[in-house]
Amino acid sequence: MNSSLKIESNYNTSSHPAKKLKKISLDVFCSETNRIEEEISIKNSAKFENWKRNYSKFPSISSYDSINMTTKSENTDSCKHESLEIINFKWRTITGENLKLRYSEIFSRSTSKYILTRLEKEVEYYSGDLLKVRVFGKWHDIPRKQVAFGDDGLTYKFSGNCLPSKPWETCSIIFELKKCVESVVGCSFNFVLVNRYKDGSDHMGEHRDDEKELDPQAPIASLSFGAVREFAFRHIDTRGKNAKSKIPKQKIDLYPGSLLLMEYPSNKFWYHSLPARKNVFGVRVNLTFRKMIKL
Ligand SMILES: O=C(O)CCC(=O)C(=O)O
Repeated sequence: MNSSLKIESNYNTSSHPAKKLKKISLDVFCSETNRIEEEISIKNSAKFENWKRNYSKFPSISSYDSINMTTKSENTDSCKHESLEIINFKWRTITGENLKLRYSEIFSRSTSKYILTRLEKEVEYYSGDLLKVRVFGKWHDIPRKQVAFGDDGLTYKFSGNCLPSKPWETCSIIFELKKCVESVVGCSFNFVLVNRYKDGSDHMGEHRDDEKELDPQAPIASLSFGAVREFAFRHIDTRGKNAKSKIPKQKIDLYPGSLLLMEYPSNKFWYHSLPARKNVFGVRVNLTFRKMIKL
């Protein structure tokens, strides 16, 4: 597996009539063969037509030999970078009773800042009933914003709600990050849940990602940007008054640009949460890439 990969700009903008446009080509794949296979599968899908329509507003891009994405080259923070470069990294492994985690910072701080700026600009979150959960028969607003992207027809069911997924091609930064994460992890994901925490008062309660639609053997890849937040794990046997065991909790600070892999069977035995923190003032966006099975 190559741990130093790039989504790089390979378009000769000087010969392009619209010189202010730069093309980002998704050449993040480990080998040329992989890249070609991916291009073919995307070209063959109906989604590719949608994709073309979406980007046809940019002039003179007539040939779609690869997945071309354009960004305006303005003097804004979000446009200074032309690549989502994955740095050389080493996994830190965290293990316990049926707990298997891998953690690493895969983007530099400056790339992470650029990605957060783009996420803030490009991602449109759900509102209304899609941001509610049912607890003991009562509906409550969730303490954060949420949206999901995924393959056709995939939904995420949790706490009485059913979150539909938007198509990947409706948000370039999400699709670019999916490619980065897949190249690092070495497997494909068909769904991502995006959570936005405006500050430390937004949080996520204790739960297991053990829904029946999730492929239990596939890792969940959790990518974080923005404020550093503590992520906590608690073993199933240590919960409640009649806890059977005293297995210690595990906590890990999730830094911007970090990727946390929750591997099988962690989610069967461990609950996780993102507790509220009064002393955190910044925005945080987290993306959990998942593999769902169509039931
Ligand atoms: O924001 C986080 O790091 C937590 C996300 C999470 O637990 C989930 O999506 O299931």
